Amino acid sequence: MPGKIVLGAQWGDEGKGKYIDIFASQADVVVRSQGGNNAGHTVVVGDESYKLQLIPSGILYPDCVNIIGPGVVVNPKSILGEMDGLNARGISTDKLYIDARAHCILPWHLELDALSEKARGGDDIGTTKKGIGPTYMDKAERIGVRMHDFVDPERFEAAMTEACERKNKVIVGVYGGEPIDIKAVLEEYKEYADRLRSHVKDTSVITYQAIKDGKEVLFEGAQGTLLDLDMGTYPYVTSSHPVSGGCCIGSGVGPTAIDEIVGICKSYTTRVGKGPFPTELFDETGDYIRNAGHEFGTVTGRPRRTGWFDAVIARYAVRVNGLTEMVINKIDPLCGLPKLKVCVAYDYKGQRIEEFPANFADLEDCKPIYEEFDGFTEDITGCKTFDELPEKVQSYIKELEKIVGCPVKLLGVGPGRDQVIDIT
Ligand code: 2SA
Ligand code: GDP
Ligand code: MG
Repeated sequence: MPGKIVLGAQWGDEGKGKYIDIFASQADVVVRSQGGNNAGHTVVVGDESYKLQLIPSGILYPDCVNIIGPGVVVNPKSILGEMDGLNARGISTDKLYIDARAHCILPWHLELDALSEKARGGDDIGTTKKGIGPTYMDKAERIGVRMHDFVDPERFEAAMTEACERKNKVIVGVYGGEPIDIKAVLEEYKEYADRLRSHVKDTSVITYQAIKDGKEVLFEGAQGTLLDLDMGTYPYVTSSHPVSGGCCIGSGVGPTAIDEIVGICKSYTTRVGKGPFPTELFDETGDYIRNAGHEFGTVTGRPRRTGWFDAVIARYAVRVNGLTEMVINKIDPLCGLPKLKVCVAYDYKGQRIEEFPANFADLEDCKPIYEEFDGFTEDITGCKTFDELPEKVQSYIKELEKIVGCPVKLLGVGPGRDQVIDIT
């Protein structure tokens, strides 16, 4: 630190939660800058397990300030549910601040997410149906309801009514759906606005001041590099910017605030939803990894697609995020596999390519070129140092580091906070 970004270097679910929690325990301020409650991670502290979706992980540390930045989309109902859940377990949410510029996810966004996915038929994106895309659409169209309007008693009713009427035209006119009853929404959401009002601030002032004062500021990534709206596998992406550049836009501070950018990878690859995935496994090995790694979504419970580690993707993540270091997480689920494969390049119509293609249609024609390594059978979940790891694991990690070309600083050998090996 002082300004440190932790982000997903693959398609999300790399196990960011564990590292964010480790770094949050040393942070003065934790900032979320993109996405919404389509994110989700489980943080285990002692015997307690917390499922967080929108609220930054610093909430578990009483002195930490937690910020939901201007680039985040906020579902008022869902964040209050999360706050209530934490409060009921004795965790204070007094130091949680939501940016006045953040856009609200409202009932029509959820409805439109579902209707638009349905209308795409078999060509759907496989969204989390949390209303993320429709909310960012309204933001880009400059018709969204921002937090400052939502909590302003003078503006609330007009802003909500105007937005709802506009969207009802789409719901009914385009999709033939049922219009949303604005009266019921106003009644329900007025209480949410009252409860959230004291949390709404210009958070970029707080973040900037913390950086200026030399405080430790952690920017907590959600989703992953390949789900970025521009740099991901478009159109099978989310509607925000999970790459490092998105942290500055979405928190309202400039790039000079950032000193370290940590990319989290798994020792294999997963993705949820649709879209190309060159190293995907459709065989028993894929099932083995899914079960050993418990690869089922924390938000939707969907089984995740699984495949080998893809170094083309990892190198791409190093480049587009400017990673200063990498974490290789979840090495333990590979235990028991006789051989470990790493995709080092793609065969694209007979030609070897090293760079990740810009067009997803080209990616569908990319066949992985693998290097093979010996597997391991020892239980590594209790290893505390690099030297304690079996030689085969050590050489696998060293090879990965060379192939990817970025220093690996931490290794994950189990879900616990203490199951992390520091190899710096
Ligand atoms: P959406 O709902 O519009 O953002 O969906 C668009 C695509 O983005 C994918 N997506 C995700 N994929 C993996 N993890 C996600 N979030 C978690 C996280 C969730 C979790 O950040 O760790 O742990 O369960 C996430 N969010 C969106 C989605 O599948 C669509 O392909
Ligand atoms: P995130 O979305 O990137 O934070 O990741 P998720 O929370 O969706 O998924 C990570 C899951 O893997 C969680 O259930 C973690 O407890 C678990 N996990 C994290 N690191 C490790 C690890 O090194 N080994 C194993 N076996 N599980 C891990
Ligand atoms: Mg996740």
